[in-house]
Amino acid sequence: TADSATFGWTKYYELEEIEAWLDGILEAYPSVTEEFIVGQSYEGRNIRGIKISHRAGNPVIFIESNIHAREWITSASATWFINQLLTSEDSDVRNLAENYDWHIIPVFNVDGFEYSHKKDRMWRKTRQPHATNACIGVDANRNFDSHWLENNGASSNPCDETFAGDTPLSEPEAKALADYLTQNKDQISLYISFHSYGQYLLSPYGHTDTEFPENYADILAIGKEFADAIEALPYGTVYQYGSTADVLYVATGTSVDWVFNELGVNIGYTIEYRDKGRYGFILPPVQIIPNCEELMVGMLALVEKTKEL
Ligand code: ING
Ligand code: ZN
Repeated sequence: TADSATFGWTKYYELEEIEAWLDGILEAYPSVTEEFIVGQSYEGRNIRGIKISHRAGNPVIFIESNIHAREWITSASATWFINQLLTSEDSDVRNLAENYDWHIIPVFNVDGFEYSHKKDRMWRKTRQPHATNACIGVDANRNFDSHWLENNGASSNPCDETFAGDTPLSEPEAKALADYLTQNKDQISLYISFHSYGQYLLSPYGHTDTEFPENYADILAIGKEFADAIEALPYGTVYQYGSTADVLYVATGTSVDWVFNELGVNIGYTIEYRDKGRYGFILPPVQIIPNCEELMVGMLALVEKTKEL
């Protein structure tokens, strides 16, 4: 099994293994970690998160990962990042770990993730059946209550990959997260959603490419630091940054837009990890650690620049 000693980030793990690893971490670092449960999935699984806190009163950085089932690099990166926050002896990483509280959900779409391992590697959505259509699941990242189903940023067809659901927050997972975040919104200084693939740092808005947030210049300046830090590593990986609708495509009802538009959190990003399409969602395991190294330098730069502005 994958306890905290044997987890090596040289392969992708199943939900059960990730949860066992998380249990080991909670047991090994009881004074600085705490579990939180966002709620339950459609199939009744707990959606689990970990809080890492080294002192009272820190601003919170909230990370939601693997909302899309097939994006396995996201939970691999989240667990690696948790491990670094707890074990790294690098002074920059120690400062990052200790000057913020971290609330991290390694696998948000638990039902879909399990299904992507057991039945269909390319599954994206949740697993709740539709009332009248045989197609299953909703794109949880189109199900939040912000510009829901506007501007062709999602689909009303239950068989589509970007099906927004019949109503906002129709999915128990999205509802649980929205409730949890609403209760804890005052603490959250930065919200980050992990996705793959394409190598982008995306910011609001997703719902329109003709309007931009009031602090967009700051958001871009932070994005540039993130991308420059990653490109400076020996891998030379290039990330593009900018608003979701401008750089990628119009997408409505996303978690980051909801947190930004409705909850009032000032900065929210989506990270789209490696690669640019050669392997796409099936990123080879040898790329897990390089991808994670890019995440760490990117996060260090992002947080540093955010603090300056
Ligand atoms: N891409 C994201 C998607 O949900 C995205 C892009 C993320 C758009 C966040 C808006 C907000 O379609 C992938 N690959 O899932
Ligand atoms: Zn995604």
